[in-house]
Amino acid sequence: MVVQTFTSRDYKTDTHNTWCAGCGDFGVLNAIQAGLAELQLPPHEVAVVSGIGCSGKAPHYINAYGFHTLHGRALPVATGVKLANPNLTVLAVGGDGDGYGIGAGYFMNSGRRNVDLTYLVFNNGVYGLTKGQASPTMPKGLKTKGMAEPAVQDNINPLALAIASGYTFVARGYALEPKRLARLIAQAVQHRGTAFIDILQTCPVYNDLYTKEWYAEKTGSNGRARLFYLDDEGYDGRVADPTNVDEVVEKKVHAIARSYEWGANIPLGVFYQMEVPTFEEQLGQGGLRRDRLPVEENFEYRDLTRLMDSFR
Ligand SMILES: Cc1ncc(C[n+]2csc(CCOP(=O)(O)OP(=O)(O)O)c2C)c(N)n1
Repeated sequence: MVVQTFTSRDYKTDTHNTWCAGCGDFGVLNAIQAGLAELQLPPHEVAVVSGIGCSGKAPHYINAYGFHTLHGRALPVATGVKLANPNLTVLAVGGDGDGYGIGAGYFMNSGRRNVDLTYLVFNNGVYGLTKGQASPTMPKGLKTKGMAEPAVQDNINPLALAIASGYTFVARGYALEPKRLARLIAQAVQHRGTAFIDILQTCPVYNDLYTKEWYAEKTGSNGRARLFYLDDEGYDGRVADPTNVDEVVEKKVHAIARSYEWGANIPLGVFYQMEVPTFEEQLGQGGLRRDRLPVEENFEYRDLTRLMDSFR
């Protein structure tokens, strides 16, 4: 019999939760906790780093190390945490405004390194915390009840951007199917390298377009639901041989094409995955010079104080 040491409850905190009733963030939070329990990761070996936004409050509600950083800065801080202590399982979390708006430069450049961490974006199409302005994933011309005017700019495609930027695990999940989302998060955490999941998340207060009811509609082919899972139809986005450039390009192009499916049929699951050495492994193998990195050997707190003092 397998003894389960940790259950979802072990990753919960007593901190008062300020999310609105019915917020999709609860689904993502439950899925993170269930995913960590599935992997039986001791809470003290996990760090959750967030940016600013409603979703940025997630670390307060997860029993693990947590760092609520600045708007758009979850990824660089998570990178620092992982490089300083590679034994930690590091999750970066935040909203679509945080990651694809102000944090867009970090989003792209984090794909180029392949540090072993997982980035979860709570994508609700709006800036929830600041009362519902259009985020970079809100399509042009659409207007939610929280917006004064329809969106004037085109939306970005986060999955296509992630694949083009070099992320080695790229997936889409749905907040209100926590069981499947938990499995997807566990897969992402187990992936060696930078894993990214764009999580479709409902915001019942400001987004009356992408609602629970809208996602549940039977608009798909053969009367199936709008949301469906790629692996249920036999899709496999894994690259078998990362040294085969033709295969890598073909898999990327195919995954990007599938990421543009939207509307009546919205695919979920893993779009693209490739196993290549992580940034940390390359450091270990001498592929990168440690002395060129800002992370110094034997770095101590007093060095940080000295560094801070030099800016006063
Ligand atoms: C530098 C900076 N600019 C702007 C803000 C104001 N601000 C706080 S949260 C936020 C956007 C939140 O939206 P999103 O990241 O999508 O997260 P959500 O609240 O929807 O979870 C903004 C613009 C800020 N805190 N810091």
